[in-house]
Amino acid sequence: ESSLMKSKFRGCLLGSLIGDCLGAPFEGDVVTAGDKIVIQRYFDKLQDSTFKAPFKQYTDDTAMCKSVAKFLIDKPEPDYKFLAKLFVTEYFNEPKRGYGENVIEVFRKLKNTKFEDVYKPAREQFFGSGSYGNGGAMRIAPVSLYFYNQYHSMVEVAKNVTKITHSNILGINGALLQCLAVHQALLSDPENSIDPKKFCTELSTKLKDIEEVDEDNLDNINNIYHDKLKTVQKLLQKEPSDDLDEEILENLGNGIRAHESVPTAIYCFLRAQNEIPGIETENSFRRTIQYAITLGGDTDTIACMAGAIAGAYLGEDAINSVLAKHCEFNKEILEMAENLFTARESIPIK
Ligand code: F2R
Ligand code: MG
Ligand code: MG
Ligand code: MG
Repeated sequence: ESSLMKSKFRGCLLGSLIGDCLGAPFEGDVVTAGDKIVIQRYFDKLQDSTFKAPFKQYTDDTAMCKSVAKFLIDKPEPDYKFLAKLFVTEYFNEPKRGYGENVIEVFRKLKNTKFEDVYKPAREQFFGSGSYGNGGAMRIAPVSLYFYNQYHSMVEVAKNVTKITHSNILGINGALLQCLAVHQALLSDPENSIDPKKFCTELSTKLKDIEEVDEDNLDNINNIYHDKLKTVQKLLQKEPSDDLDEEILENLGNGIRAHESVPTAIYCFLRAQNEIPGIETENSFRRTIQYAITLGGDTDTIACMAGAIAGAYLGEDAINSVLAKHCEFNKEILEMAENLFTARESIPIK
């Protein structure tokens, strides 16, 4: 049991890294039918052991995920000031990792105020409404892993980790939904197939219990994720086609906003449990990220989130090691997964 769990930890963080690295060259693209063939060849090439190429570079998604993992590994009690410092140090060391346009203002303010109130700069974003970017969700996977058998701590820590940069209700609830999806995949037996309807309804039920709620509920904001999870189920019942891809983009989205990418990542994971026309592979991990990238838009982040879910479900053995070796930081991320697994043995029991 524990060796399977360790493999799932490794698979989850490696899956997240691969999605980010392989998705990054396509970020912002509008993908056409012809591009799907290009993406198929891109993956075929990367899986060919004779193919030599420079590393595919990771972006902000992985840069921030590294900090979250380190915060959990190094501190037995959550220290959010420590995490804020890690985010800021990482950013100023390597600012050109493709960070969100506005989140860098948070980093500057945190630094200039000497981390006095680690949540204040995020609350001030977008004239006080906070960010609903997917930056909270893209880096949450280590929290799902570390607290996999301490549900309440997982939820509390996921909220606080997110609020350092994202205080908008949609940004927070999006991170919570991704956290729950990784957690649910982690606890699912890879020998058994996933029931997509059950996967979605369980997510919705759990989210309802822990989400932040807006008193005014303007634009039905409190229902957005629940409605999207219903849409995911509805779309999964349809036969895959180019028309269906259009419907996915219209109804789920492929954007930088949390509510236009987290449900989409969950959809990609669930859709890839079965064959998809135009995606030639037997491997459902590869199918998940390849499919996510063919949807275009925020490809690094949607593939990163879908890859974390798929890797948590399947474990490391399901991930093609030739594909993984093309990603910068592939050895180090596995070490982090290992350290995360070991560190959790010393969590104080609450
Ligand atoms: N930033 C990118 N990709 C675009 C450019 C890449 C690079 N610069 C290049 O040239 O190649 N990718 C990365 O950003 C996403 C995560 O963003 P995060 O951390 O959530 O940042 P931010 O700045 O807080 O939010 C992102 C954008 O969302 C819109 N937005 C958010 N909240 C809003 C609000 N309350 N009102 C209005 N707009 C809001 C803004 O446009 C923000 O800039 C990932 O895709 C990562 O890969
Ligand atoms: Mg990125
Ligand atoms: Mg932000
Ligand atoms: Mg992105």
